Amino acid sequence: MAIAEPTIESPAPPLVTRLHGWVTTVDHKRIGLMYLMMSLFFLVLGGLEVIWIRMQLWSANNTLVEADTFNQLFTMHGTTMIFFVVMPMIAGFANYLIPLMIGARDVAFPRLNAFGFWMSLFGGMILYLSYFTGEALYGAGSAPDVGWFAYAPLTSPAYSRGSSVDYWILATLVSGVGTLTFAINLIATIVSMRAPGMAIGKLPLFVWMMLVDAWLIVFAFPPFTAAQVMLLMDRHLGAHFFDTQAGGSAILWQHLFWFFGHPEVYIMALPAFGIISEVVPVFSRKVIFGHTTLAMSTTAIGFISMGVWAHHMFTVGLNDGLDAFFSAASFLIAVPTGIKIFNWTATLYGGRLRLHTPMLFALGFLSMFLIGGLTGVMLAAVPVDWQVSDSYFLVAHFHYVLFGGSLFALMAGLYYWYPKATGRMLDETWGKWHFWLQLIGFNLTFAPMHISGLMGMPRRVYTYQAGQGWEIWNQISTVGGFVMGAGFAVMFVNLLWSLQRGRIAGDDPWDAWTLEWATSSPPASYNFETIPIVRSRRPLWDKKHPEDPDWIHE
Ligand code: HEM
Ligand SMILES: [Cu+2]
Repeated sequence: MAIAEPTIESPAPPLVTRLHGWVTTVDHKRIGLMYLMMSLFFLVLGGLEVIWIRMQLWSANNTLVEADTFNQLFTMHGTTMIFFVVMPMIAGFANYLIPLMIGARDVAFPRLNAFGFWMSLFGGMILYLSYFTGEALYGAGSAPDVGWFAYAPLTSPAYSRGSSVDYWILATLVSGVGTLTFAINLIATIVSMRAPGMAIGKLPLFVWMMLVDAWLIVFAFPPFTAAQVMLLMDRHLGAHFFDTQAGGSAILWQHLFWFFGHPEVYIMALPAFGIISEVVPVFSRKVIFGHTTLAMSTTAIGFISMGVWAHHMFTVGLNDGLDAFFSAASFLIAVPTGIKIFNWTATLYGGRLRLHTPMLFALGFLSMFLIGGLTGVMLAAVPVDWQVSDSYFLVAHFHYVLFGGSLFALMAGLYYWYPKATGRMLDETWGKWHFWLQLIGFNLTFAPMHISGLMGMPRRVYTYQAGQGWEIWNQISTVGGFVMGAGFAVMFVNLLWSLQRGRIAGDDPWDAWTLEWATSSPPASYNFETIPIVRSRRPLWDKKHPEDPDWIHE
């Protein structure tokens, strides 16, 4: 006699138990999702800060916020966006996807992985604690106000009394340790845990680019960490590393910072390139054009990007030889980047394009990043940089790279992989609203900054005199900021609404070719029942088309 299966599902465990499960998890997927939630949370904070900035700059001689507050706002905005929005979003995607894409059951060091996440989150919390402690307790907000690159001697005790700069140092230091453990873990995972048959040349491009990315983190973050410790010693232990009055060097800080800071730009860009390299072929219904060239140009970018840092220091007055070297190296890096743009365009060419939201964001990335890249080449020319350094032209340039580039690609990734993680599709109509609001708002905000910058408006000024022709461009920027804000609001509604109501996705809603789509959505905690065997770069294509598998042609 058969024993009846229990038909009633066991009730969901209480909230505390479920929260406990998340807090103590070492599952790469949950850690990935926590990184993503953290990123979205800080996106709201970084966005709110910039609304105040844009409202203050709406008109000449405006007095909405004071100069001190303004300094805190742009410092917190820049630091938040880079360290606590883009970086955790990258770590989130990498954590969630890479074990799935290489056919592994988890990362190499799951506990280290959890450690890295909590360090990143604590870093963000330390940054924002600055608002609630020290001087802030009796009224004056004491958030750091030294800019995201915190130049010496601004950070010395003489110019930054109180503890706000220490919060900035500790926030980036602690989250930096988290990022470093993340990178080491990722390298170990990709090197040692690939499914049988997945030779290094068969890695999905997102995985390959994240591998290069992780190496960049390993080389770029420790000097930054060291510089932060030196700064702490200057501030608290009477050291004089950056104190020119006592034989130290302010320029030393700039070198240490940008030796990290420039590779950091590529650390934020390579994952975006990786996402685009996955999305563009799937939505063009074609094999990616030039897989090997794309991989090799990434490696080239990795190497060259370690040798261009002083292009952030052309106005310091190093010397002509150094300026020429760093200018040439910066021009050089445009070559492998251009190769990539060529390859993606060649993949689109002749493809059967499907213009779903992930693809729209990918196309947005291609065009916006191209603009940012071109102004970057302009800035690499020393005389041009002398003219527009520290002006709004520069603010326009790096937002086209970081926002139009990285963030647009990350949005493409969000729409592409959300079905895998939740089992439900994001709504397409809202997705398109989000895309168009963001694209239009983005260009309204940042394109005019090229003009105000060329007209002489410096960055980081809290107000300006009337009658210089800057008003109209600032007003367009401010309107654009709100349009973009509306776009993000639509995104948040979509993310939440679709969680309950979205169309059921199934395992493989986009008819894609990489291994993450071979398992259920969301995947079981062990990812794969049996570890897949790989013979080509598109293992899922081989499975779906046994009559014409890729490995015959590769
Ligand atoms: C939500 C849309 C955004 C708007 C409207 C915006 C606007 C601005 C403005 C007006 C400034 C200049 C402040 C000043 O110099 O006086 C600024 C600075 C900055 N932004 Fe954004 N931004 C946005 C998103 C982002 C994103 C996504 C990133 C990075 C991924 C980013 C990174 C930075 C950085 C690094 C600075 C420099 C801060 C400093 O000077 O220390 N921003 N932003
Ligand atoms: Cu740079």
